[in-house]
Amino acid sequence: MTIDIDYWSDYLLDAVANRSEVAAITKSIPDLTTSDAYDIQDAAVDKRLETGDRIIGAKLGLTSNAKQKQMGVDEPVYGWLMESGRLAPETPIRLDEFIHPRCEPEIVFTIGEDIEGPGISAGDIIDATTAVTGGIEVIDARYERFSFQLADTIADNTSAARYRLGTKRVDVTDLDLALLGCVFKVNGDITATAAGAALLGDPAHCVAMLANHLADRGRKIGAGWTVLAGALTDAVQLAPGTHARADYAHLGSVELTTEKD
Ligand code: OOG
Ligand code: MG
Repeated sequence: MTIDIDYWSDYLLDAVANRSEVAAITKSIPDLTTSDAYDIQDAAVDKRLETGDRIIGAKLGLTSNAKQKQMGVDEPVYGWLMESGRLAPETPIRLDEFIHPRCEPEIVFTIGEDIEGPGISAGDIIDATTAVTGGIEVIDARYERFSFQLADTIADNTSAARYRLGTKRVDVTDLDLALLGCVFKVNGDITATAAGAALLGDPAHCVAMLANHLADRGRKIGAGWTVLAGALTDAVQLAPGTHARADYAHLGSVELTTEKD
């Protein structure tokens, strides 16, 4: 079946622009393949580039064992990180810019050189990493009830919306990424705790999977990219006046607040 890539990429971009949820694409195309879904994702990003946005890196999603079990999948998803999604330090976010946003803690890699798969290992990623930082990602699936199949979220750029990066940049050789602890607090309550190993055993392994995935699509990780390795814990829904805070071992804290009204 031929998929109308142009139509479905506009469908999702319009949902973002109108802050209105839409039916999952798989409701219309139950057998949407992941390959078609990445084509829709790429087409939507190309349209964003035409409006002056810029790709600053990539993100992984569904890299924690918990999230994969929840979705019944055994592979991560990959999306683009756009310059327009970067949150300035400290400014509260406005909920009316989103549909039903959630936030989640992320380990963030800064990559110093091009990495071209296939065959990339976690060690190759460590060798190419210039810094590791903590982060918080705001995700906002454009689909009704935040409910979707794997191919839907791929088409939807894996729910990417915004991200805030911590200011403490640490040399990767000073870290044991699998043991890197994170305490996630919302409004002062601990909602979850995790270590880096929550991400398929090793966050660097996840970034290696990204490089190998990109190779399948004729692309590579670029020098200077920022890469989010995937949520360490379940995402938490944002409400007016939410204060979320991710405290990381070695990487400091990253905070996010929402406007009260
Ligand atoms: C898909 C992407 C989630 C992550 O870090 O797992 C994601 C979703 O659950 O909306 O960004
Ligand atoms: Mg994420």
